[in-house]
Amino acid sequence: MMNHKKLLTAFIATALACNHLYSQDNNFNLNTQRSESQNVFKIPGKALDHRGLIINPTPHSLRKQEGVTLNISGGISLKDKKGKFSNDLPFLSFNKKGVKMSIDFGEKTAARQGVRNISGAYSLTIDEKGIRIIGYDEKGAFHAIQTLREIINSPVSANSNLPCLSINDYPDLPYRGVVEGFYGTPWSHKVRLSLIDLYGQYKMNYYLYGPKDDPYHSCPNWRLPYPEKEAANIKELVEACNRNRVDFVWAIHPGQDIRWNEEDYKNLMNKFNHMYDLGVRAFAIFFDDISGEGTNPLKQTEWLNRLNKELSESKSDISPLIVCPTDYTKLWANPTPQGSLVTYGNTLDSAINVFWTGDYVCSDLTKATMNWVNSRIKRPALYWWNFPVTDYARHIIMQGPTYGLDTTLTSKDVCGLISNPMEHGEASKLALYSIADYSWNIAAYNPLDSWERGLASMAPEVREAYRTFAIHSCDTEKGYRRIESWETKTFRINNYTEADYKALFNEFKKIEKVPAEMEAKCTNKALLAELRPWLVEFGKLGIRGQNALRLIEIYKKCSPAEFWNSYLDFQMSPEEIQTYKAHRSGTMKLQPFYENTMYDLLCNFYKGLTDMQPDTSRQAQYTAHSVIIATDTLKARAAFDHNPHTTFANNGTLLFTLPEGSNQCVVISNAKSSTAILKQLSTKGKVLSEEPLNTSVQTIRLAKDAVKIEIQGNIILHEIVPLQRK
Ligand code: LOG
Repeated sequence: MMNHKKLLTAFIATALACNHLYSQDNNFNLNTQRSESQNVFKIPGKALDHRGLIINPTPHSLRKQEGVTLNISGGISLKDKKGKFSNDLPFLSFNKKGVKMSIDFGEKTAARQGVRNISGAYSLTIDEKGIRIIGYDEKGAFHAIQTLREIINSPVSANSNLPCLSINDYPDLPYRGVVEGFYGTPWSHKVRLSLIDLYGQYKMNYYLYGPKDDPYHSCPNWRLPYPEKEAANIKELVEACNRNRVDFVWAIHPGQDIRWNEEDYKNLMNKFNHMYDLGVRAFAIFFDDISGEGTNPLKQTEWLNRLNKELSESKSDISPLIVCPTDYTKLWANPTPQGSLVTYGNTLDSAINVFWTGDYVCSDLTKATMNWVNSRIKRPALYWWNFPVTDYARHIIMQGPTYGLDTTLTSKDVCGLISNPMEHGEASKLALYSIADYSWNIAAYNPLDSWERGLASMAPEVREAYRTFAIHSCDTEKGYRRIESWETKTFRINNYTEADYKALFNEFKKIEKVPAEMEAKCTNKALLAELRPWLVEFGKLGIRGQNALRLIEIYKKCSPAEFWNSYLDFQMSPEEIQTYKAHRSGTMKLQPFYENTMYDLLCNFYKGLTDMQPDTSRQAQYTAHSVIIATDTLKARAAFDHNPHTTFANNGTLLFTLPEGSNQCVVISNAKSSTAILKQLSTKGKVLSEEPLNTSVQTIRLAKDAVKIEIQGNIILHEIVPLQRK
């Protein structure tokens, strides 16, 4: 299903005259493919002491009456004036004689209380008289209930003693939420339901349904109604959204094979009507990642306007359409007045919101990028943030802080922030916690603090272990770069202190323990299931790191043969390399530390044996055990290539010609665990000496007339290093 996208990005990369499309190993070179900025900045913000009161998203105004509390252990006597919230308070116990609590909403009541004239705004007061909630609208009152839940769950409210306070709060951005818009396995129904609850809890109000690999959203079946089971599920999602005061937006992705004729117009309308019958009241059309006819901006806007008009005329309860244009990023948007964005600006109904992903496909939300697009589309764009999506780097699970969002923006710059998460829905919640935080209260957004709070709320019972995993599982390597392992100091072997060594050893030890700790204590089994393959690899990385550190000591203290044996033990096996490739953590610092240490020690080891060094250009392509199993010539080449990572198995007789002038050679092998005989031969084939190979690093003194050596037996050879006559 990635084909169109790959074609498109490849085309663009070529058009931009990028010099190379593919890396040598035939993987996509995401760096040149996608052009994301490779700068990794420091994470803004710092962890704060919240004195036991944790509310996410951060409220705009909170005044606490120090030292005064309201005890609700006797239950709550509720006055739900509009009768809308009886199902929204499962965290309270009720008692007619209990503490008084009132919930109301409406423009006039809200205005009297100083609540802002904004959908979603509210005030919440807790004092000796009880609890009072006033929303600007129903959504506002619902948000206030979420704030109350956060207060009750905060440590400060231990023993049901709530702090007395008053909060006046409102969202900065009208649209806050999620687009299920990634390539890959769409979320399961269960995960979707659980995420919708999370949106409700953290005051997000938008969920756009548009998984690229749902065939009824995109090609080939966008024209067809959903089969019964899928239709029933969509209905349930709409109901879950309604319960959480979230707008469910169903998106269609018809552009790849759309024909601009009446038949397809009807097909679109019929599909929308089918979705309307399932309860959907808001629609989006995505024209991203397509080629051909469908990209025509004049046709796109003409149809959007017509659909928008006809839908709102035939149905009174429908929201304006939302569109993702084909030019959704500055990377390939035509900037000129002839470009599609200017066409949108000139022709598209002003009620229709337009998505924008920024300067790149995955990029920071900045004032500059918003000015650029807004001046063309003549409205504040809706930001489609490709974070924490990993469909372009599926070996990564992004658990780092949420940053790269300008904290001076207002709804005049950007009308909403919609995150495109990972196909791992549970593991995306950490980022969504912070995305909700930012889009509610932009100026107060503190990325590092939000991340720390997020970790504690996602998995309080294993906060430390989850944090250890998360801090080393942030970066994408080549896509949207994210800082990682910022609390860990790694080093090269010629430049470290004992304290550095110890601290790093302890960190790797801690890492080794993370998987077992998570397995034993994490109560969110769905999260655990998503993280598991990465946790397993993470644990192995912990062991690998400790071994690399041990090897530094072994090199200093032990014989070459002992060093070499440990080196081989600590190398990654081909299987380990494969499994790590699929589920990588620690890519920014930890794995490079391991690889550099192994490499540096190897260089020193070689230097100690000979005056030669391994070919340094190989370092970047570090792969252990590339096994050479070809002709004798290749084997011989491998034996003399100064790269002990290449190995070959000898099950018989091998003959090598020695370079002229050699008087010694060092054989590096696994001879300790297998048997072989090494013979020295003269030009005429006369055996000049015969000796067993029985240590893994063996120096052989060559007879004066020796020109060849022959090895007989079962042995894995890494290298034969000839030494020159002095
Ligand atoms: C797709 C999106 C995908 C994302 C990240 C948009 C508007 N469309 O390059 O489906 O998840 O990149 O790979 C995209 O971003 N296109």
